[in-house]
Amino acid sequence: MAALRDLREWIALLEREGELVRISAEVDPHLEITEITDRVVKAGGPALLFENPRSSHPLLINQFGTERRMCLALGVESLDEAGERIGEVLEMQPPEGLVEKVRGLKKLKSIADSQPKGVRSGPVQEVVLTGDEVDLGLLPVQTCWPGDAAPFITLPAVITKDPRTGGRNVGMYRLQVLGPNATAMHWQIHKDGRADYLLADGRMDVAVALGLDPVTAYTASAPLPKHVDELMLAGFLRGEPVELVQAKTVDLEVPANAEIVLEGYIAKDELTEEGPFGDHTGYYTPPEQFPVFHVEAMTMRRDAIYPSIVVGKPPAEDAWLGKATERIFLPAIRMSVPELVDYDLPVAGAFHNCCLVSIRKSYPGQAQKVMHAIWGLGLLSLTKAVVVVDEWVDVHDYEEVFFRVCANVDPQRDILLSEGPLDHLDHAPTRQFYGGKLGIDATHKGPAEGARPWPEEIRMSDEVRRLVDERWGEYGIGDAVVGDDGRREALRQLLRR
Ligand SMILES: Cc1cc2nc3c(=O)[nH]c(=O)nc-3n(C[C@H](O)[C@H](O)[C@H](O)COP(=O)(O)O)c2cc1C
Ligand SMILES: [Mn+2]
Repeated sequence: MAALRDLREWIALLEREGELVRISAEVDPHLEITEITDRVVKAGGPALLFENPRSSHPLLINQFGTERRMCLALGVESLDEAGERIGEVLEMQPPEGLVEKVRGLKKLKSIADSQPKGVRSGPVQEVVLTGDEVDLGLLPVQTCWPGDAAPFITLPAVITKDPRTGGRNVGMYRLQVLGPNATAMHWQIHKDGRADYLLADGRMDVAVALGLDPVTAYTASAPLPKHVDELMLAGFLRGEPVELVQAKTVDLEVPANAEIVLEGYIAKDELTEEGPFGDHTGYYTPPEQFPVFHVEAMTMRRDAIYPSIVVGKPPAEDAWLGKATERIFLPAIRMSVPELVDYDLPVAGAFHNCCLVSIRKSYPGQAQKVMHAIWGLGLLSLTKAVVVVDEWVDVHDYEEVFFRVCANVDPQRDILLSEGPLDHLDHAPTRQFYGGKLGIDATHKGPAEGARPWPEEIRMSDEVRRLVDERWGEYGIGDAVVGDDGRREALRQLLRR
């Protein structure tokens, strides 16, 4: 399947798949759209295209709100498939034999094709507004929650350059609208855009792309190492390069097929109060100082569509963006933590609060080694609690993990309290950015770890299971409760009491 070229092809695909509803009734981007969207997201409902959000520009929301749509966005059957394609490249071995060599060349070509491609012109520059014409009020920017300080642009791709290397970064950092031609720039303390800003002196060019093909939009939220261009990942996942056009007023290239681009600058040390904002932690983040983004040009398609997302108490639409990252980055994490079998970042843990890991354990203290590895890996380093289980435990089955934690942990021996950097938005630690970390080792323990002989798990013999399978009809119990799934459902009912 050819890559989705832009937001329009994506909307057309969603419509063909019965995954989009158009709303022609006039709705208010001030709170009303949030309440509508929140109900639809929580019900696993469709993407919504508000055609009349008190603006001449329609507003698209909930494009990423279900697993199916996230897979459609990435052009995969399962989120793991996207990760596996990256894993294949990461784990490439020198090919042997002709078939392997041809396969290897294909993989190399897929990397070569990932590099963004410059083009002369693009639909995003059909309309160019500069000077007094710039007006963010033209866009249906949402005020998401009652306590929000102002309207916030919530689904942007913020493009900057590293002043030393010229390397590009694309990050999803929300923008609080401060007036017709200014916003706040909420890049948090650990993020690449902020690192570029700290290295810049004086004025720094910034461009913000809105309304992208869904892969490129997703990659703005991907936690890549600083020197890796998010548009490379977009090109790799799309199987086609992202097309870029020279911005009109700043020294940056911008996605040619975007709906809207904001061009402008950030002056070093010009800060403003940002927030409060109803955040993905489920709480309002309090006001804090962030840089001001001056918008000097607004370019767009003639009938540009404005993209938005509402975050809040999880689960919200961003859950599937996070799950995509969890799956896509698994092979890369395994490159440096090879004993890691799988991991899960529970949505309720807002992704940075909790990480469940299963490992193939072959020596004492390995669970603690993995905890420290997680606390040393990219943005995973912000993880507050790490739970480690054995390779046979399904980390996506929270009841199973809970069972292992309760059964296998001696709190005196298996709890590791550490400290380190915490997520910018975490309100729990006494000091912002820095505080305690919790590691729970719920793996089986050997004598070298101070444990008595570890007991065997209970399991019926295969022979008797087969016998009961065969004879089940004879018992006259009916077929409501058969096999493992049935047992689990019974357990669920028990737990709900
Ligand atoms: C919907 C959504 C909104 C986000 N808003 C912000 C934000 O306002 N500030 C921020 O620093 N990160 C935000 N993030 C997370 C970053 O996009 C993510 O950490 C990404 O890795 C940043 O890019 P970078 O690694 O190049 O800095 C958001 C993520 C999503 C999915
Ligand atoms: Mn980055």
